[in-house]
Amino acid sequence: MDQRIIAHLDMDAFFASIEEVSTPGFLGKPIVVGSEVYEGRGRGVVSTANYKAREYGIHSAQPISIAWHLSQKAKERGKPEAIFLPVDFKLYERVSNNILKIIKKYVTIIEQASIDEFYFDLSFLKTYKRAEEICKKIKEEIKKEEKITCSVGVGSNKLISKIAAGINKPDNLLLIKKKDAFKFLNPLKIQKIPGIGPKTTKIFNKIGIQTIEDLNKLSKKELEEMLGKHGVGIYYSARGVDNDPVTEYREIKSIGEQTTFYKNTLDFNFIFNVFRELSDNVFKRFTKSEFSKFNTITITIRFADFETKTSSRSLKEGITRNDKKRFNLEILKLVFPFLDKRRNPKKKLIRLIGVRLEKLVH
Ligand code: TTP
Ligand code: MG
Repeated sequence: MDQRIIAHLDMDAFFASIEEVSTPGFLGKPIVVGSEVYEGRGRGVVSTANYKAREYGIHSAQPISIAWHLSQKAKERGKPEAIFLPVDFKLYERVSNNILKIIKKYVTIIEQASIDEFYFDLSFLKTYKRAEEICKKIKEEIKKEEKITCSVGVGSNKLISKIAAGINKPDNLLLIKKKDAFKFLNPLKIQKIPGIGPKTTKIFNKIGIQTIEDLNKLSKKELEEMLGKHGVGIYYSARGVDNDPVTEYREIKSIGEQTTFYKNTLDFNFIFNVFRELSDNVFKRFTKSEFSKFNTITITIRFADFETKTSSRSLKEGITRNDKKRFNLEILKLVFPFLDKRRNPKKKLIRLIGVRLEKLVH
């Protein structure tokens, strides 16, 4: 078989970059997209920050209150305060679709892996040189049309291309030929391997394993004993082995949204209103999707002490676009028990709620 040439494209600071170029006066400013900041008293998290704001130590998943304090500290040092913005999902989805359209002009097999990540198969080009040219064109066109940058990695499989795209962000293009894969992987930190998260990293660090080269000293059997099936996967990943094809069909498993309250509460009215807003949003996304029906509704409740519960309702006949009323009713049925003794006997306050539609049917 001819060698595969696979590219991975990941937008740089996606939500924040879009905001930066969408509003006059924002260009070059530190920007944070996430939940409400309330002058540092907000309780949600940062979705993402542009690279200017990252210089202040602000990053994805960080509590928004900490991001605000970091920005205030920067201000004390004479730097510009960060601009905090809410998430405008619709806008980002629109840009994401435009990016997909641009890639489609050059490539036929594309797999959208998330709102800002795409794999595409360039094997048909035969050489890395030609692959590089096409990737440059795609990068330029995205820059021209959307005014934002991305990073692209190219390698002999999805694993290598994804890792390569993440090196030297932003606005990077890195090609790793198959013969150079080991040299490329060995010095990297083990966390660069998709699937090695903070927990697994800790386990390895404890026994003195920091880099992929260190990891390669463990046998398949040793890794399997340590981590089971996951360990075997890591054994192959660390050697740059990945046969996963680029598949165009991305399986959407659910449509959901969640929100953290400004203040912990058990105020029925307030909670119902927020649930109504969330369900409206989620239902609207469903009506615009390619799905005609869903069979399961799941709600998430996180209490003030962070205990998190989910509750689901499966409906045999399913809910279609015309069943909005029934959908709202079903949500209420799910929510009620959390407001009284049935599922909340200690009357704990609630800090976060979420709504998710599952078992989507085409
Ligand atoms: P990422 O590609 O992980 O991050 P990014 O594009 O902001 O930055 P980078 O340059 O490092 O790629 O995620 C894409 C988008 O997904 C991001 O812009 C916002 C959203 N997101 C969250 O909402 N929460 C998160 O914790 C992360 C990691 C991302
Ligand atoms: Mg990104």
